[in-house]
Amino acid sequence: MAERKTIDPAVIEILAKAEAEGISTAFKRAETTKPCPIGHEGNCCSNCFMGPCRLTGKTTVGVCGATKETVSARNLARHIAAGAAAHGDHGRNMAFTLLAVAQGKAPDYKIKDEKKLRKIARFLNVPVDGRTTEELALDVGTVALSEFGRQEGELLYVRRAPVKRQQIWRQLGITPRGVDREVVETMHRTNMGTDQDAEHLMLQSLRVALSDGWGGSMLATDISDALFGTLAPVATRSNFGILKENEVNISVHGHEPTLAEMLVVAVSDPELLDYAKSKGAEGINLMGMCCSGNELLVRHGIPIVGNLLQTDLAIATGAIELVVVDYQCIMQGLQSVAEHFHTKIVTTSPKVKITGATHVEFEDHNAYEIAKQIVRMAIDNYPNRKGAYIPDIVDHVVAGFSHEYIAYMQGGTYRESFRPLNDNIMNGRIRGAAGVVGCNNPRVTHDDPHIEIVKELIRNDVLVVTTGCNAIACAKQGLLTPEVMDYAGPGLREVCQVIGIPPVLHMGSCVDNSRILTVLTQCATEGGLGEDISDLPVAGVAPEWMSEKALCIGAYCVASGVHTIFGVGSPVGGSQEVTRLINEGWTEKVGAGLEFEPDWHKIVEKVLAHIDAKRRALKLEEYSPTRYVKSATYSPGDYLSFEEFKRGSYSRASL
Ligand code: NFS
Repeated sequence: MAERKTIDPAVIEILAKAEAEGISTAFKRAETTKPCPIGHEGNCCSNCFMGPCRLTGKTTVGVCGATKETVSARNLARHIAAGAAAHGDHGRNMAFTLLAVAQGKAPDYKIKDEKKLRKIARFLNVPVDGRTTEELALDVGTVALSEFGRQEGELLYVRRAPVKRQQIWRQLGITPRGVDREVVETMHRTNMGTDQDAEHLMLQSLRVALSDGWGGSMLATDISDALFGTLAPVATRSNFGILKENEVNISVHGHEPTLAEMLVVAVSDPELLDYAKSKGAEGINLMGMCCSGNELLVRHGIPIVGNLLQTDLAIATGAIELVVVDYQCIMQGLQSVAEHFHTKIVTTSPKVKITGATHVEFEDHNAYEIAKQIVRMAIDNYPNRKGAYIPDIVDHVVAGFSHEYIAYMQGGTYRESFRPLNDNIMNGRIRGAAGVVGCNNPRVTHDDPHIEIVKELIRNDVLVVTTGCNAIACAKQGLLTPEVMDYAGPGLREVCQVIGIPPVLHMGSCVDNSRILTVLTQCATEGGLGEDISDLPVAGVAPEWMSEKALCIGAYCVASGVHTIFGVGSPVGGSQEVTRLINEGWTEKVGAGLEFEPDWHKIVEKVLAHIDAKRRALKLEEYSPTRYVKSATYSPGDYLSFEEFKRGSYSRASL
């Protein structure tokens, strides 16, 4: 457990309240539940019942003879496959919804972004000309679904990667076939007595990860955009202060945008607003948590209450009437916190039930009625609220940068391009770019590595793109606002001010890391920065990772050519060979490696060193931190300083 629990003042307040009231939180449990030192390093094999075998001390092989290398590689491969399965299943659900819309079986939804649908259709070889939206949606949905069950050949989206990258994958035999096939094969190969060569297992890990990045996740992102709208910047707010004392508070938690989209409509339904008033509430306040929260935030500007480690604490405010969940990252402890208050947890996915929670199963064909039923449940619960405490802490956010918008903001509708970004990387105003993403983990100080790494990178003129729980951390620290530039280096600041964007771009939920792959492809093919993603001066970072999905994202970023560094600790630390295979070994094979580095200062050093090495390999001018000090004419006095910003934003009254 980290010495300091969090850097977030709102979390400090509610954590103290929870502790005083004897409520068990993830922070508390992390103190009392030490990680198993053997499993922590990947040295425990529980894949058969001759064990579990703990490879520690003098025991260097399991009962079957499996070595540390094999056990470690198998464990990592299974984690990555589980991450791919989670994202893949999410993508599949989106394809089912699209099909239902096309068939008229989900009357409450319509295709919001036809242009995006046409774009997806082209990638999936679906004829576009002269076809109605419904015809297109039917074919896109059908082909998308068949990508999950594809048995042979290559995922169609693979062709979206730079040509050189595709060749590397083909030469290594790691081009993904079908999303499901790669997950199943990884589970098979890691079954007792099957694939026993660590290097071979690690290659399959890249393949299954690619089936997520260029398959499940990319389809999830694309279809969500077609159904619910492609992202463009929105302004909104974050943190516990968005809860409202006199309104019915409903929080959406999980990952799918489908039901959440209906809730957005339901909370403005005059009939429900009247019903809320009849119960003494002034209105209905909808907000999000984690990635469902990100989906709502980037598409509708719905405020976000917090990231993973705030999900139980938000309930501990006592101010939430109902938390509606679907799947993934929903800590089981939420239900026990809810039982201290009047809060109702409602599960909605046929895949997820939580003991003690209420289940209201979501169905596409009856979406709005179900959303209204859930809102009514929350309203009915409002009179039961007692003794709530809401910290007066709110932050401003500008979020919602799709790759489409990033191209648009660099030239408008008729001249959209990545040229300005590439030029500014080439001339050194922007030193490079980093994707800083991923979870919270109570083994480190909540939000601290996220924020320190992002601040250091932008100070060094590295443009940061973010998703998931890192994006929420940045939101709460004012790093997602164009007004706050005092952390950005002069070159980056100038570029951001000219375009009018924050130095940290929030691109959505974790499946939306696939947007980053598209941005990188566009940079690589625009010209001037090599011809493959692995040529670009970029890196990936997951400072506070905990989820198997994060490992899968890390692996597909690496397979796509992005050197990636994870914080917290290594799940393969017990095997030097696997540690070598995924870093130096993968660098030889795919031009990028995966490292685990608990010290965030060292992560920053490594990212900057990597970016500079890539700049040198491209024969770009040496980066200089002072070259653009003069041309960035807006001096620190001309924009809102971070301190001024925080002073203004730390009060609900000011918003
Ligand atoms: Ni990502 Fe979303 Fe957060 Fe980690 Fe969980 S919410 S999909 S896995 S914890 S970033």
